[in-house]
Amino acid sequence: MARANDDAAAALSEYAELFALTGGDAFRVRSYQKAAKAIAGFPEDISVADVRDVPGVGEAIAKKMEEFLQRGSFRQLDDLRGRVPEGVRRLTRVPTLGPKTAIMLFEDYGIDSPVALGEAIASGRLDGVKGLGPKTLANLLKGIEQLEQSGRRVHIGVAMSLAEQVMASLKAERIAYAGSLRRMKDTIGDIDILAVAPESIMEDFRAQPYVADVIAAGDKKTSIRTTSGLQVDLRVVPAQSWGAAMQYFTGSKEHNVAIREMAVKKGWKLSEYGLFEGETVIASESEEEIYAALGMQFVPPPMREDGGEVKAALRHELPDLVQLPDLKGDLHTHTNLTDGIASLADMVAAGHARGYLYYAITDHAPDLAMQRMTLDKALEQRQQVAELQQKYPDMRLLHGTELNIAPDGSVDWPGEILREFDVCVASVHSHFGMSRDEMTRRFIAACENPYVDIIGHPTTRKIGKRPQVDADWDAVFRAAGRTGTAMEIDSFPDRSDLPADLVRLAKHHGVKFSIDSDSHAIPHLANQRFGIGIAQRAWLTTEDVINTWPLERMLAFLGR
Ligand code: DGT
Ligand code: CA
Ligand code: CA
Ligand code: ZN
Repeated sequence: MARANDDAAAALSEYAELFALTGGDAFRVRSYQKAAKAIAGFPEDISVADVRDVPGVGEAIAKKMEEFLQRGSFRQLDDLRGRVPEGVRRLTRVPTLGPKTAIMLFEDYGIDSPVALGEAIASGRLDGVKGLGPKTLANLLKGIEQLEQSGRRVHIGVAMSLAEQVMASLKAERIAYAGSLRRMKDTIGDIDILAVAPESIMEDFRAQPYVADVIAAGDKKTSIRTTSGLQVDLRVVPAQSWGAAMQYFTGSKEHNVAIREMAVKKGWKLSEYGLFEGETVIASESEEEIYAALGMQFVPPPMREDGGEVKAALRHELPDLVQLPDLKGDLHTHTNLTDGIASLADMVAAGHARGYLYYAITDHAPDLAMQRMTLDKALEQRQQVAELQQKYPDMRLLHGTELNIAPDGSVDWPGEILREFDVCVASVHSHFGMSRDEMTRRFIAACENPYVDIIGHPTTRKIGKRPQVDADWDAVFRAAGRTGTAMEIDSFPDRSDLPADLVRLAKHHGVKFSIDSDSHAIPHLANQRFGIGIAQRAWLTTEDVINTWPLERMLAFLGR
């Protein structure tokens, strides 16, 4: 459900950004950012609960948030919005472009948008400008390109919560989302919702508070743009065509083309209204009936990409896909000892409430200097974990760490310390721009470390913000397969990392996977459904996913 938390946190983040742009004190910037993160991750809705209960929210921030809850903004935010030109703010959306440079480009060169910046770089107008070497300019161009590509699509986390909000806001006999969202793609172009409902639903839809623009209004289909910029298509379909409509509008187009050909071969016709022989309906009410009539297994939506699933379904050879309830634990989570916002005890309790049989705490390691981690703190936490374990006889707590893979492939601690952890995740958190060869060697060295169990969020991408690092993934996955190092499927929706195409490649090299939430707050634990979506798009079964395995088998894989 849409909570006030997300909007309030976004406003506070914007305030932090504007505050930094106008030369505000770095310490306060960080405290705003931390509070915004805490609000977004707070389990209760702050329009109901007291925002002062959120960790890191003091009186001054609480006042701002209360004003925001009343009128959708606060005075200090309005002030800063007025002071920082829109052009400068547009520029800072370019990855790698900091606020100081943005202000310089705007004031000295009149550049007021990513497009204008791209043109200025291409025309050579910025050559020789102090602080903007050829490498920096090349990186900026890359950033602009990435911004344009990601411009219209959003990650699945944003789309899913909006779809759920829309469905909850409308009264219908039946309502569901289709399209790329149902196929669990990691980015979504627009949301497609189908409903069995009276035509008056269209009027209700257009009147919803999340509607910014009505793009097209009809009896059967209405398209709107929401205040967040994302488009939603609502279609009303006849109850008896529900299955055919879901099949058609779930797509993908390529999958549908392949299915329709099969129908044609039998002398039938398949449309969004049903499967027909002449005027006679063969199947239409459910997708299951349609696939069955075509002599196929039901194809789970994440597989519907014309990637071999049609042939496999005809032979009744579809794999038994891994499902959310198969997950027996989470092997990558944080607490407020580093950059999480919930305590160890609260995170573990929330993991237990999900029914897990094992749960790993993997706070950051010392080389990520910002987190101020030390060996002493890690050992003290290990003691706390051991004590907490007594409270949970039916869930095994694992004390782990998330290591940093240095440019040379080494990690934070030597073997004699690493081997005392129950599980070691190792991730790249810096030096993203290394060459393909160097990056490949870096990952292979990490896989070859006998204590590294899992490579965390391997490509390090952030959808819309940071591209994948460049590596020879065939070579990396070969090393992972050989050394028995699992690759992570990081379920955080803006990461979605590994992406499904690389998961498929890795599986081909015999790699096993760990589907992890990388939680920094309690609500993040539920992101596992997105990781499952990636795994399903890559055709994974429980054999491929180590954290679906019973405890003993999983521990044997970790080799502890
Ligand atoms: P997106 O929105 O870019 O993330 O991707 P989709 O797959 O949701 O694409 P969208 O919204 O254009 O259409 C939703 C589904 O409806 C699509 O997957 C298949 C079906 N569909 C839409 N238009 C056509 C069409 O012209 N031909 C066929 N065969 N199918 C279509
Ligand atoms: Ca769509
Ligand atoms: Ca659409
Ligand atoms: Zn990480």
